[in-house]
Formats: sequence, C-alpha cells, structure tokens
Amino acid sequence: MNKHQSGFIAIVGRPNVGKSTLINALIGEKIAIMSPKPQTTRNRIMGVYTQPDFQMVFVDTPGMHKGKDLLNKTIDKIAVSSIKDVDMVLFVVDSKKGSAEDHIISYFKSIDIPVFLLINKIDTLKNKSEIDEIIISYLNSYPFEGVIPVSAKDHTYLDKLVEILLPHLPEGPLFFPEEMKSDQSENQLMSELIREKILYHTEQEVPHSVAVVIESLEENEAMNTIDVQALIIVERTTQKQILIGKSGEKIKKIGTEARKEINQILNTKVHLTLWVKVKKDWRNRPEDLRSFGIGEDS
Ligand SMILES: Nc1nc2c(ncn2[C@@H]2O[C@H](COP(=O)(O)OP(=O)(O)OP(=O)(O)O)[C@@H](O)[C@H]2O)c(=O)[nH]1
Ligand SMILES: [Mg+2]
Repeated sequence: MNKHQSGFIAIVGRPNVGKSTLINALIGEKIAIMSPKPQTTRNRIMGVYTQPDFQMVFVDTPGMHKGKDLLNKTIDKIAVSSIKDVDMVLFVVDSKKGSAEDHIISYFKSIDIPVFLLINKIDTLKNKSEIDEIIISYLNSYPFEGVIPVSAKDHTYLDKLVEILLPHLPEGPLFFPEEMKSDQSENQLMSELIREKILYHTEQEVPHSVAVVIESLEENEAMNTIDVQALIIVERTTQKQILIGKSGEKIKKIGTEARKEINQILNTKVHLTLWVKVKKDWRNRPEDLRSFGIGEDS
C-alpha cells in the first residue's frame, strides 16, 4: 500500500500578488475573496486539496506589508506567524512588479522548511524570457527550494506546482474529511463575499475602512429562503453616504451582486438585508477587530 502524505502549505507574499486567486484555483472553488485592491484578505483561510494518496492544506494569508493602524498590524502578524506552523511555504510574487520584498524574505531565514518561489501572473508577460530575468533577480536573495512560474488566473502550471510540492509533503494522516474544501464557516464566507462587492464598488479609503458582520440568519419557511441580515461597519458618516449612494443605488447594487454569488456558491436562496453603521476608528480597537472576526484566534 502507498504511504499517505499530508501537510500544510502557507501562501505568502505582498498584497495583490494573487495569493487568494491561487488558492481558489488550486481548490477549484471560491473560498477566498479576490480583488484588484491591496489588502483584500484579512484572515488566514485554509483550502483543502484531497487526492487518494495525499492531502495538501493550503493556507491563504493576508498580504505582508507594514501598515500603521492596528488592523494592518494585526493582519500582517497573521501572515508572518503563518509560516511558523506549516511544512512548506509558497512565496508568491508578481511577475510584473517585485521589489520591496526584503523584509518578507528575511522571515524565511528564521524557518527551516522548504520555501518555493512562485512567479505569478505570467500571462501578463509579453516575452517568456522575462521569466528568466525575474528568476535571476531573486536567486541571490534566498536559497529557494524551487521556482515555479504560474498564472493563477489562467490555471497555468498548477498541476506542475502540485507535482513539485508532493515529494516534500510529509507522511501523515487525513487532517480534514475528504469532502471538506475550506475551514471557513458559511457565515464567514457570506460576510467576505459582501465585503468583496464593496471592494469593487468603492475607492480610496472606503474599502479599507469596511468590516462586515452577519447579524442574523433565519429560515423563512413561507418564502423558502434564508433571511440574512448583515451589518456593514464604516469609520465615518461620509463613508456611509458613499456606500449607500444616491437614492440607495450603490448599496442596492452591492446587495444584489452579493446575494447572487452567495446563492450560487452556497447553493441556497438567501434574502439579504444590508445595514450600514458608523463606528469611529474601529480599525484601532482590539475589541472591535475581535468582534468583526479579524485576528489570530478567529
Ligand atoms: N493577469 C493576472 N492577474 C491575476 C493573476 N492572479 C491574480 N490576479 C489578479 O490580481 C489581483 C489580486 O488578486 P488577489 O488574489 O486578490 O491577490 P492577493 O495576493 O490575495 O491580495 P491580498 O489579499 O490583498 O494580499 C486581482 O485583480 C486578480 O484578478 C494572474 O495569474 N494573472
Ligand atoms: Mg488575498
């Protein structure tokens, strides 16, 4: 009988390099929200990839960056600590951007596990020889176990990625049931999907000032729906006005898009009601961060 392998693989890197896009592509389901705005992911999210002989638990993390407020410090800490309890690390970089990553690479020097360099977004390169230049630019910074160019968006070379990681996966049991894809609860996924739509419909400070909490969830037997009440928290009255929009148009659009996706992903029929509340400076209050589900224990 073949030995069974299993282990944890942290996906780390700067904001916006495509870590969440990668975990979704690997798992084959949307478990983590994605957006063109930096600092989209705020928590650690596990994605479970199970095959007959092995189980890879990928861990999506927030983009590593040095933010000033408590929210950003907290999410950076989550990302940094995630490399400590895993069997391997995937360091994701953007093939078009790079740089300002020295502090991230310095964390690898304190761990004794394989770190792979993943060059993402290769679909954006005009000339494939650019990949060689990128590899050369990283070669002196750290003894990476391997270098893998991929496109998370186009699912290019993801089979190859799994193939390269497999020999490094320790022998071990199934950590999660075969059918399990993620450790996120349905409530967490719902609030994240609402936040994702907000990220797409707001600019500048607003996306970073928003938290979403599911307040209640009730089965409505007469309508055959699940009635969901969600609270959107912002920091200022002006942000609340922006979110609601002229005659409530923006919040309506956000609600419609979120509802459609929740219905599709969770295979249910939800009736979604959104409320917006101002909570000054919540990003700097530890108790608020905790109650909004942001932190190492959440
Ligand atoms: N062209 C291209 N775009 C990509 C690829 N992977 C991700 N993106 C885009 O890059 C942006 C950021 O993607 P995310 O997956 O949210 O990035 P992230 O690293 O999780 O970002 P944070 O959570 O903020 O740290 C989105 O607009 C994605 O569509 C890729 O392979 N090619
Ligand atoms: Mg992300």
